Amino acid sequence: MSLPQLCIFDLDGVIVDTARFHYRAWKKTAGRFGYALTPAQNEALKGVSRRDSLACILKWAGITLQKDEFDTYCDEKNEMYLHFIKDISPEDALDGVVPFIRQLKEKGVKIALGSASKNARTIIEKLGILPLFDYIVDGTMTTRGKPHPEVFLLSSNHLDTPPSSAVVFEDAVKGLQAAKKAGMFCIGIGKASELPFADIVWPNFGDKTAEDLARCWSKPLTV
Ligand code: B16
Ligand code: MG
Repeated sequence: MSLPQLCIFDLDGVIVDTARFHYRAWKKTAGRFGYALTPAQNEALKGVSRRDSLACILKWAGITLQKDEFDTYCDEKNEMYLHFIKDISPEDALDGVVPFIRQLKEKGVKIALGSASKNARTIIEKLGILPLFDYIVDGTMTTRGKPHPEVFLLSSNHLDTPPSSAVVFEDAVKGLQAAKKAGMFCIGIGKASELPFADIVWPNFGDKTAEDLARCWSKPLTV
């Protein structure tokens, strides 16, 4: 069986469904300056850093803020988000993803996290899966957000693995673009019609196995 040397997992939308909490917090934040954020707009914010997300919302709303106000809105949004995620527990991991990661790890594949979230490590700890990761890259470590490839290249560099031997699992268009720019094979998690740039798309992890990955990884396809 030919498996990649490294698998990099996005967090929000791949390991756990925290997008709904980001949405609730951004919706409340935008409401404070009289703007109604839509679910479609939230979709476009997936994988986008906190500050870039607020910059997008302000652009949509046609509002300019002073730097201190901008920082305050970011901090308030994060406080709400932290409140919403406070009860996350191992049962909140998305269906099939943890058994899938365990299988890969048992077969010697290195496991990394590639998330834009500054709260990623906290969430991984709450899910009880920190020991599964050989390296964690989160929003505190990157200078350029997705679609820049930095978030994924940091892992392949740190774990001394060429990008061509790495596979990225991503649910966001910007994350898939980042993976392709990094020169990595990428598997979109979600609906194929919404995930351009993915080499292949899985609707979810369900009962996916290391063998399933070996099959599609050795036979790259563009969807
Ligand atoms: P934070 P991912 C991303 O996580 C989310 O998709 C995005 O909605 C969020 O704005 C970003 O993290 C930053 O999160 O405010 O917690 O630092 O999908 O890259 O795991
Ligand atoms: Mg995501």
